[in-house]
Amino acid sequence: MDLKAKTKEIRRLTLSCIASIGVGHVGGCMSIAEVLSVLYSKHMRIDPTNPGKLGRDRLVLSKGHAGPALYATLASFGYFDKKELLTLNKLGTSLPSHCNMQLTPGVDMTAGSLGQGISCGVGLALGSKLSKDGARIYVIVGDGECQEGQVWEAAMFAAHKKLDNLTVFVDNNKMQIDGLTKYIVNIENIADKWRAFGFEVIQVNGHDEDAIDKAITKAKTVADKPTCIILDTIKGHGVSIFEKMGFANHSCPVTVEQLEVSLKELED
Ligand SMILES: Cc1ncc(C[n+]2csc(CCOP(=O)(O)OP(=O)(O)O)c2C)c(N)n1
Ligand SMILES: [Mg+2]
Repeated sequence: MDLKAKTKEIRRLTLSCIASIGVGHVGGCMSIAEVLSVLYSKHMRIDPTNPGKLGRDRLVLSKGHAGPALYATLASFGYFDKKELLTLNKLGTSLPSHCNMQLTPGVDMTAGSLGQGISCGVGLALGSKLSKDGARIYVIVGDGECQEGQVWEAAMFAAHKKLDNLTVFVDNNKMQIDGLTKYIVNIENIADKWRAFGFEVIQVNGHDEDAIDKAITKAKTVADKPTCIILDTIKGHGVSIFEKMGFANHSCPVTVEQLEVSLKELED
């Protein structure tokens, strides 16, 4: 399956997953479909038949409220049956709305309290360096999440430890729960900030799979410092009903009718 088809599949499965419970974080799930598609198709050294394999690459979805997008990706890559996606957040499910590494095969870190996932990712990267297992650690943070002080504490430590096996993606969708990031606490210039904290910084269109692929490939060649890839994205991208809502798509209902229309839009 080519990358664009994989991205569409991830969006279809994500929306079906959220629609199964009728409400969820549509916007922030849709904005990371491309990066998940590229990471799992081309870069993660993993084995879906052995999710806990030692020395594997790890993904920490620090913006853990986007769990359904990661679940859709994991199902699409064979970690579990796609039918399980329809159990989201229901009693007894292995798929809670926010990521839980103890419940879901393939989820490498529990997350949901914004700011904390990146610290866990930095710890994983340091652990990998110490054990020399050759793993690469990928972390996805939200732009609103970058308002958390803990993000910068983790960033400073990662650069200090020269963690060149760490790649942090910022999902720069310019929106958070209550509105536009620039009106809540402006994070710009976000590229300069990460650079000042000692990261190699690459900024790309977060809906362009080839650009993301090239950026990750470049990150693997950077020595002695971590890389931050800023993904310029649109919250709700790919599903116009939800994209049009603006920041109201952060967490919103998904009706059967909206699902039907969106699945048509996402057909190959
Ligand atoms: C520490 C903490 N504070 C508040 C929340 C509630 N919350 C969940 S998502 C969100 C907005 C996050 O915005 P952003 O990081 O930009 O995520 P995205 O736009 O990708 O959905 C907030 C405030 C939380 N999960 N954790
Ligand atoms: Mg955001």
